[in-house]
Amino acid sequence: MLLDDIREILEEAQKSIDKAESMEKSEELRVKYLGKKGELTKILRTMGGLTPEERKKVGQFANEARNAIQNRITDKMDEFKKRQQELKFKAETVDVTEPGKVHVLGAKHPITQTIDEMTRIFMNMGFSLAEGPEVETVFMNFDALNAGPNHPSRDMTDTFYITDKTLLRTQTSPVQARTLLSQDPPLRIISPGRVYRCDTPDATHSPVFHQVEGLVVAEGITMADLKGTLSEFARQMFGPDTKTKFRPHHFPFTEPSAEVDVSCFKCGGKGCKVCKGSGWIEILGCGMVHPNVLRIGGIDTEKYTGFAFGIGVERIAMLKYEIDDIRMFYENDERFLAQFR
Ligand code: 2NL
Repeated sequence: MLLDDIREILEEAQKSIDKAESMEKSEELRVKYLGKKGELTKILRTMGGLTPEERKKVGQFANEARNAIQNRITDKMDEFKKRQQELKFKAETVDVTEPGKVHVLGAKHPITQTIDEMTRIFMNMGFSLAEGPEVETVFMNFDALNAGPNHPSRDMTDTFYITDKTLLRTQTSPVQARTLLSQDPPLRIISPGRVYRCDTPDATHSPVFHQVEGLVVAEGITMADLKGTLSEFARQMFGPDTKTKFRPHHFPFTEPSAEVDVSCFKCGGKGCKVCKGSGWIEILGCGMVHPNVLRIGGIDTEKYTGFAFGIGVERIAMLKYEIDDIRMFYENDERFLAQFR
């Protein structure tokens, strides 16, 4: 009987649809039962020998079966879609209670911090900032600073020459020599910057390091101005009780010249590791600007005098932060740099 065949197909279809475990499988079953070459279609093709009445009955039942199968499949498909949607939502869920990502803040390099601090102190005293090229002329770096043709600092083994007329500056003084040539007194400038010397790196030497130099030229400037300015700098840099000691020294660009020691900011002068037991720490070189330097700069030496000084930044930073190897500054070791936040 056709009706029984249809019923059988319907039951079989429902069972396999219920068991289907994917969209693909459900689609496969739809084709199998309802498609053009499907099982239900095949049966309906055999209705030729039936009476109109029987045909109506079989047709009606076949349609009901077709609808029932289609609905089952649609329900199943909806179920799959819903489950997929749920999985997608679950995967996309943002847990707003989760702690945020920690952004580690960087910090200024200790050398930059030290330069900034020194620059701030001098600018508060009325100094202006002067900057110049790191590739300099031999003239500005040596001749203009009274380092004559045979001065030992010119030696090939101490200086990075680029040509016989150009070099990497060995101090920031050439910046000041340029200022002397381009501006009229009164002058009060500092020139912080990077300088180069042909040294083999070790715990206290680096071929690249930093200096803050200063220059004051005006009418009536004396050694008292030099001592007052640098003592005040020392007090602001190392603490209000800091004492200073000016020891005679020699530089080609100043006369007289001196080196300045400060009482140890760690032990107050009793003697410790930082001051190597002496109670004093050397921090800079200075002097009254040599008349030859003023003359080359086009300054009237009858009318004007001046003082100048040079401070090694790495040395100050090493003392301040108790760093015993200059190379730490240039290795960019995160563990070292993170200590200066
Ligand atoms: C040191 C010594 C010094 C100067 C630098 C200077 C510049 C001009 C004229 C005269 Cl344009 N002098 N600079 C003077 C004395 C000492 O540096 O030991 N630096 C680390």
